[in-house]
Amino acid sequence: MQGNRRQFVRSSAALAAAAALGGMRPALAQQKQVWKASDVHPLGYPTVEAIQRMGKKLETQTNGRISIQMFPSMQLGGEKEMIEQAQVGALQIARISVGAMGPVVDDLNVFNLPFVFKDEAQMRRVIDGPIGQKMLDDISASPQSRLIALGWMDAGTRNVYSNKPVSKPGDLKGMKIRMMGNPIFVETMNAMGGTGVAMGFNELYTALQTGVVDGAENNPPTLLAQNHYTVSKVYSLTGHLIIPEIFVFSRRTWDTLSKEDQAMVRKLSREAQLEQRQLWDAYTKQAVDKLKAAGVQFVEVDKNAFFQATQPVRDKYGSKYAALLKQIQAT
Ligand code: GTR
Repeated sequence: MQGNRRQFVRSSAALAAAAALGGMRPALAQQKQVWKASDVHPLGYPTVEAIQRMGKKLETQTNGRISIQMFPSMQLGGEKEMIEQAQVGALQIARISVGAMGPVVDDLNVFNLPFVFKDEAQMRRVIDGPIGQKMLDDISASPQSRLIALGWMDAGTRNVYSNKPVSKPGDLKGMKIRMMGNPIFVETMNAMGGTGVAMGFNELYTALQTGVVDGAENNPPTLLAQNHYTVSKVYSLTGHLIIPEIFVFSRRTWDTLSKEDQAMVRKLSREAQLEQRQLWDAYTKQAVDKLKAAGVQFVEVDKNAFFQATQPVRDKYGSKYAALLKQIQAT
């Protein structure tokens, strides 16, 4: 027994050493792998669709050796849970908002500032260019993130929805508005005149329905896909946040992949980033039409008043990113 065990330990050690040297790579690389991916949105939503398309390409390019199984619609919980699962390797790909990543990697919070981008076109230039690339690299290099950042996705512009028009900051007085769980967002809503309430996305529909909150804020595709428009009928175009989304890979799994597989995933991720954008534009157009057809009232607002009102938030949180902010403004 003892001898067998010793022998087993010895051969395991040898195997581990061989694996560390890369000797195991070809054998391991042949193993069939099904990566789990997760998203809070349902099937058909641009972010979900883009990752599924990436999965199909992976499957073709590896002759079925690697595939992606998608868990949409918050099946694996909210974004905080998804990040945690990816960190421990229980999930390989998590598609989350930068809003949820700010608490993990601080620099990302620059994208979470109100009115930080002039418009969506500028946001796209920033994420496609050197600033975007550096942020992805920083997330991947950060030991505490335990994630590899693969790429960006679009999430349009966030506007307030509730059951009454909000055309100027005073209109939000006394209204509880759900915000993503990050102090910047809560303070943004408070500065806009309302009362920001931090809440998980998975609790929001019920909270809107039961009046726990009076409203929320998000892009048109979310308002439609999450059925929030059935309980919040007025969409006020405050445009206070333009937050990109990100898709990340579990570092724990990443470190077991061959260099070739890593390179293939990176290449397909860039393609997914660009493909999602086409899907996003088409879906947003459709969402606006469908929301209007369903009786949602779109309200033009005094955007400048909201911009002015949120200046204290940019001053408070933006000062430490002064150099980055300058670069963004110049992009
Ligand atoms: C959506 C985004 C989700 C989630 C959600 C939220 O726009 O796609 O990832 O962040 O907003 O408000 O929590």
